[in-house]
Amino acid sequence: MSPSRIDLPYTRYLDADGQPLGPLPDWVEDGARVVGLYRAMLRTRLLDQKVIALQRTGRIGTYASSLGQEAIGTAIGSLLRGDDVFLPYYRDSAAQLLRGVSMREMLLYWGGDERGSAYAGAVASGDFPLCVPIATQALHACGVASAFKIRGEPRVALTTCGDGATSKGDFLEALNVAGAWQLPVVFVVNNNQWAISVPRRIQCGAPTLAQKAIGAGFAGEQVDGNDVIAVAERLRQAIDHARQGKGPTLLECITYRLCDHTTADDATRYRSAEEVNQAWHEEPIKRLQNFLVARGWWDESREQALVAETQAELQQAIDAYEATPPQDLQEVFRHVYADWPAALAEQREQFAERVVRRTQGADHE
Ligand SMILES: Cc1ncc(C[n+]2csc(CCOP(=O)(O)OP(=O)(O)O)c2C)c(N)n1
Ligand SMILES: [Mg+2]
Repeated sequence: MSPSRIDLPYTRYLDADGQPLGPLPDWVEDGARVVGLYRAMLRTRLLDQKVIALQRTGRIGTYASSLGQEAIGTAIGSLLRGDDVFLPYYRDSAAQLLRGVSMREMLLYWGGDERGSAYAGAVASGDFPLCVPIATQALHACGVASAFKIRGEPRVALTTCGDGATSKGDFLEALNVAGAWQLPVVFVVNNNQWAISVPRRIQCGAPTLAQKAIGAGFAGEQVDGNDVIAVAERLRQAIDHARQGKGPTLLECITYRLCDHTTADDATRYRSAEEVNQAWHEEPIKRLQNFLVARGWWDESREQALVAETQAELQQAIDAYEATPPQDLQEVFRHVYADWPAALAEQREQFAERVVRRTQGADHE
């Protein structure tokens, strides 16, 4: 069989305008549940807009937006159980909000404060902090899933990454061990078509990223990552499968990064406005809004109420973030090593001395 001919499932329930393409999963009849998904996506987008504004006005550090990818994280956050473990990457605000990471914690994190990763919420505190080193979390997830398997616990580890991350050794090694040991882990790939300035088509020769799972001995499939119903339905099955001891799944969610890579990037330098404009027609929030309005489950007044309520919540989180006294600079080293390698320990001591001199105003370098 030619690799390009591996025939993998692709699931989509709503078209770009929110029209059902055929029968929908039964759970979609529960209007409150679907409205809950919509609310979570819109809250994420409002948070996102606010954090970018904070960055542009110098009140927060570099930020990775999830604009256009809200459906994926929302589906994840709505389906994982409290005792499952989520191992996120850096575009997972939607899932993290639903796991109970507070907006203030997120702001602290992007403001460069370690305490933003010390989640206070009962569920979130069992999750991992988000990973910026690409694909490393895929191996961590296999470690967590191994523990569940060894202890015989019906718990699932779910990890996310981007399309570019699937080219990394860490990712491929994680798939291998997940398949070899039949671990209760789900890999969710946010294929947003770009790895910073590198387009999907030159990242990897395989026609789909999902088929990487086939080489590791388990199922991979594609879904429309901008159709929250499709992501939730396929993810529900993947999570159940893992929980029942039937092994891992790779879900490739096809989406588009509507934003710059981060606030430190300018995507107009490497992709066309035409491509981005086209992608806006497929974005997840408007699509679900159209569906909900057609069903009579949503309207303009509910939309306005949700926006007002979220803006107030955001303002409170910003006030709390800005009122938080800065951390001691040496905190940056605190959770790095239990036993420090000698060369790094020396650097840490030098840094500590400089901090003390600087505080005393004696450092004029
Ligand atoms: C190990 C490692 N190498 C390189 C980087 C720099 N880097 C940050 S994001 C990124 C691209 C990731 O692209 P993708 O996996 O598609 O995720 P996306 O940002 O598009 O969601 C790179 C190379 C890094 N963070 N970690
Ligand atoms: Mg990408």
